[in-house]
Amino acid sequence: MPSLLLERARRIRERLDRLALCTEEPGRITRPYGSRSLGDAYALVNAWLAAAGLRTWADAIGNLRASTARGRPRRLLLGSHLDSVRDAGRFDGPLGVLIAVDLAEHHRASLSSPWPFDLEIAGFCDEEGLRFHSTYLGSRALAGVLDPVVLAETRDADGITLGEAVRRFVGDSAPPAALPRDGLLGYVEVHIEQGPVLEARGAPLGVVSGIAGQARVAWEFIGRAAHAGTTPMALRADALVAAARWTAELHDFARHRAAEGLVATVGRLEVTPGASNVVPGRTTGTLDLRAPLDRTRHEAAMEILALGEVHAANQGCEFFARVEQETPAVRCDLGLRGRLLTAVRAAGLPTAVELPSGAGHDAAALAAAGIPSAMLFVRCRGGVSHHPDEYCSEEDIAAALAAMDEFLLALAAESRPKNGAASKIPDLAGLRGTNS
Ligand code: HGY
Ligand code: MN
Ligand code: MN
Repeated sequence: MPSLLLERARRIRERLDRLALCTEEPGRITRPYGSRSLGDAYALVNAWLAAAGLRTWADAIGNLRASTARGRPRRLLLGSHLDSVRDAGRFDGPLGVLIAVDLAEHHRASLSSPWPFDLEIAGFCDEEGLRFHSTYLGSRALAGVLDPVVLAETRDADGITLGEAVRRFVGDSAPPAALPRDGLLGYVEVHIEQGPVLEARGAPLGVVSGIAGQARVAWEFIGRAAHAGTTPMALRADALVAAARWTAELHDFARHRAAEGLVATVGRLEVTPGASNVVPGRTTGTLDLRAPLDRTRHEAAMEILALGEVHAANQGCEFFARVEQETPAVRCDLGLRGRLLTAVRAAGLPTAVELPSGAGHDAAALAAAGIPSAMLFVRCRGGVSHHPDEYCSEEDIAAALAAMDEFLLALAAESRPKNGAASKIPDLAGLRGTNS
């Protein structure tokens, strides 16, 4: 691997380590929407982007935005998210943003020459939904498809509405988040794979074929709080027993449908009143459901929620569930996928593996909104993610840089005038696959 690429990768690693210190919980990485730590992360990335000559701003939903802003007729959007889950790894999200920053720095000279397109960079503000259990807040706003009702109706654990959180984070006079579609070539996101496939196949890079759809459900079991010492077992309406049995059964339900790629997770559970000598009167929590096909997810949701009713009835409880967020399964843009595969080859790297993504990404929200989107995956050790042990090597980061250099240069080369012909903006339409 050429030393300059490794040097660039090493700098990205240093910056990842600096971003990792932007956290609400010292000693681990937790960076929710609207937090001081997200603001600190923005300040770092903003400085690197401005030093690379880009215009930077925060948009009306709170994304960090940047552009070469030369007023060119075409624009290419790069980026990923800067928020995190709780006790996160340092690569999930920031790697894609910092690779975009590096490309803007590395191609600065070309980007200020008659380069065929402006580079737009987004550091999305809320892909994980840690604070509001929403997801793709920033990317949906950039795609112009965020329903304003969400701002008033979505509340965090302290009852603060999303709209109020946005006002506190970016004020109410920031430029609109929606990115104009005219001349938009598409969106490319570099991200760690968050799975074991690339490592198993011995490939540093993968090109994503499609992104699983996902549903985020809020649920509750309502039983009856009672004295732990005096309430006979047969007379209890124990909301935790109902939730626990349901959770175990939905886990087995999904395991039996692993062949369809179904995954179901109860990631959060709260018990009320939460005293050791009181029978739990109420449990609330979350259910995360995903599958490569929407039909699989819809059918599973029906069956799993029906199971909730059964376990509630068995314990003399009531069961309620609300789908808080749903994102369809999407295909990545064929044209951009083809270009990424070609770029990996042109960089002299091992052939990229084409694979689906079980993890959700901002690219899913943009693709679902009709913006041609593609993803380049970077191998991560053991497929570990959403965990402090998340890791990808500088060698593999350098491989991603090499591929993205080739990707950008190939797009630019197509526009250079050939023997006097007028400069032609590369027509990706011909390559435009569907996002179907
Ligand atoms: O949950 C996901 O798949 C992503 O990391 N937000
Ligand atoms: Mn994540
Ligand atoms: Mn991510």
